Amino acid sequence: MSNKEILWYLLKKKHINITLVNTVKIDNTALIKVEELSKNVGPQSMLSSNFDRKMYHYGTFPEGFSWGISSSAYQIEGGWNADGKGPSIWDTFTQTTNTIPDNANGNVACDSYNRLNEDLYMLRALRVKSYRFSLSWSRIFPDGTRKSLNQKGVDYYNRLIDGLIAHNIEPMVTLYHWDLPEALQKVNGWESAEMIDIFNDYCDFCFATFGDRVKFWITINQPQTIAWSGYGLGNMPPNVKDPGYGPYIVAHNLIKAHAKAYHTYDDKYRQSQGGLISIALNADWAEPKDVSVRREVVAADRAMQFQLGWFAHPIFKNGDYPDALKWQVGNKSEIQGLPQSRLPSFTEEEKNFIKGTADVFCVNHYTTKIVSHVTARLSPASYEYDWDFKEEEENDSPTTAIPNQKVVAWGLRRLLNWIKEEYGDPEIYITENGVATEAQTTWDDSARVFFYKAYIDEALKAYKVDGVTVKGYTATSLMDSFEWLNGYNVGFGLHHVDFSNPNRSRTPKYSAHFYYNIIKDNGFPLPDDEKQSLTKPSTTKNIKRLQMCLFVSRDQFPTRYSALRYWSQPA
Ligand code: GBH
Repeated sequence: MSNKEILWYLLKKKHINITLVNTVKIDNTALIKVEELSKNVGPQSMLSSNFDRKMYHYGTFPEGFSWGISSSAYQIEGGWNADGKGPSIWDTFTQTTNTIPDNANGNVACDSYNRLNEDLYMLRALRVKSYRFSLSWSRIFPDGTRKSLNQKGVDYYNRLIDGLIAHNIEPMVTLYHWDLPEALQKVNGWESAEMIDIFNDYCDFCFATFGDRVKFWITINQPQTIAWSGYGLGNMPPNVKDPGYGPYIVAHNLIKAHAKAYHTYDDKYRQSQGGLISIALNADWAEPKDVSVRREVVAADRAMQFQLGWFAHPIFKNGDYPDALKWQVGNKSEIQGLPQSRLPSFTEEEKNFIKGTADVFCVNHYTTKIVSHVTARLSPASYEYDWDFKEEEENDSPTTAIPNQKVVAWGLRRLLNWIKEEYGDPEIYITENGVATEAQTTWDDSARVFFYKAYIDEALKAYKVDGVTVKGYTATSLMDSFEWLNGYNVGFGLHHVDFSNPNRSRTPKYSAHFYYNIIKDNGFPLPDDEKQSLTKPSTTKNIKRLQMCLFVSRDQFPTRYSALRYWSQPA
């Protein structure tokens, strides 16, 4: 069959999970079940010619689609010790390390703690339906616990939430986006199971305090990053370098902490408040280096399981880790002569407690990696050697200001399909998606316009052509901000922030105007001149080469919005 014929077959069958499995022999030692294999050799991989995946699809998202934009507390707020805020591990780290470019820190950042109105103005001008931001735990509880309550911190978030509601913007609140109260590091942070109850009490307070207005809660942002960068590699705070054990112990505690907070919401607040609660998981797409070689396909599936499945499998499937992790870490541990697996296990009771603890699927996505099998070293013990795969960059894609994050838009469509197949067609919210440009880029960020055009179109294809239940999309980020280990060297913002100006003046970039238009149109409706030439619109006719329609005219920008350029300039 040609790719075209396969496409038609799939469309007719409404994206059934047809597979190449019959042609693949599984030997006894293979760790992967036949069904698992089928997912990665799914329809999109069969359509992987360069031509097909660069097709452009016209169409719109469902009514009520949640168009949003994101930030996080440490990245934008500043006010690091204002009005009684306690320090977080990111304050401590950035003030003592010299590994971040220019020794940058979030002491002032975008000064959002003092510039709430400017932030609200940008959000209103963009006409987003939702704003994803995070709460600084140590602004609310300076020592991490309720007894240290800082009312001024609570007041700040009340003003923000009220400001959003007043303009019909739904607050999407992340309870924990990496900035652990420093005081809790003294009890060993997430290495300690004590954190489960401590986190739960913090969440409980937030549900009680803000839940009358907040209807979308995200417990933890990117637990995989916390576990691996924070406690494995140790390049992020709390800088624990324990690659063989740390990530697994920490992930175990994070999963239980998430589950406990979910149940607290479910038991105490859901009925009266009627919101939903989930967790934001990061997932790159892992494309097999060669789809006709079984072990590369298996390796790519393993890559998905080690990053995403590590958390999603327990929460969305059966309360337990994916087989790929249990086998890999178990076998490696055994060969390493350890008495038990470095991957902890859940009791039956814990599995039941964890299973099903998310109302929707929230995924943060940035890039795609090409994955192939390797047999990794046994020593030292490490999460990254447990994988037995290696990652390469995709050759045929534009680079970005962060060297290993290429623009591979078609990976998003495959990821969304994979999530649909793997986790039983959940409602999916893309809770982060964005691209870095050099920090000095002010308004002319064509690379970002290209990125959003291409990625959002892939989300559209997943929704329209493949039937994936995509409910929302969140662009990252509202404005240039402190980008963690990259400091202020790169910007993800749809607004430029002048960090040399004490007013931290914000200027919309080209991408802000572009995103405004996507939101206004609810996607990419077929242009009028195209409509005429179509008697019966069909899927194939809606598909165009991507390059054909990249640019929107700057003339289309609403004047009111452009006025924002002059907002908060120095007096
Ligand atoms: C996002 O993570 C963050 O959630 C968001 O706050 C931030 O604005 C955005 O990145 C852009 O910086 O070098 O091996 O330690 C995106 C996923 C996971 C990508 C951690 C970089 C570092 C891996 N990130 N990863 S390592």
